[in-house]
Amino acid sequence: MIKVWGRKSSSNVQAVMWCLAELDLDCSRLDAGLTYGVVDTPEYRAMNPNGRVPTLQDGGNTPIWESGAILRYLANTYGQAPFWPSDPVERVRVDQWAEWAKINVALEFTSPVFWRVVRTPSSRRDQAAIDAAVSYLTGNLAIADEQLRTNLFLAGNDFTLADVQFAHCLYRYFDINIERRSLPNLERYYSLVSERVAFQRHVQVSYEELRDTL
Ligand SMILES: N[C@@H](CCC(=O)N[C@@H](CS)C(=O)NCC(=O)O)C(=O)O
Repeated sequence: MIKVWGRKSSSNVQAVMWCLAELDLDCSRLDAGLTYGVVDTPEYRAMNPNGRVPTLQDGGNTPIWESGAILRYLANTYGQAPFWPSDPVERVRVDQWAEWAKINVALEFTSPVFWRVVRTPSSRRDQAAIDAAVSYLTGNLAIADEQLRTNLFLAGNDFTLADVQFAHCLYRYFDINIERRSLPNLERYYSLVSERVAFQRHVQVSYEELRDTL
């Protein structure tokens, strides 16, 4: 049995849960992080010294952390082409976009934009910083938009691990109260990904428990 520690409002937990569901893997998720606690206990720190979520344990294996590494573990262990090709040349075509999405979208969206817009109380909101962060993020999203002009999904015409690493941020990106530049291919892609039941179940979920928590 696969166990995942992490609250369902965590975007990194969402990516892992979405990936598990796409791979048709059963798991049990235990709430942890923020108001759910757990992450500061010695038992949790022994599994994950960062005190962050997610942590995943597959059967009796050593628990693992860092969502990007967890996604690759799941894909390596349980995935197949085209989701995660076995040929290294094919695989890196997917992996380069997964890595790109983590660094250029997930990290440039989560704390620079989402935390400032949703987690920071309005009395302390810094609109100039939000505008600058959205502008920088939009430059990166425009790269995805261009890639999606000729491809249905981020790494080509098939749904892959790169889409999990990329699109798990898009529900919040399109839902929060910010000015968005028109990126028609990205919008078409988001509609396509939104048809996936696993995405609806694990990513399109309320983030209200995070409001004004900073
Ligand atoms: N680089 C790590 C980041 C982990 C992380 O910062 N997780 C956040 C939630 S998205 C967290 O643990 N926040 C504190 C908490 O929930 O207690 C990963 O990708 O797994």
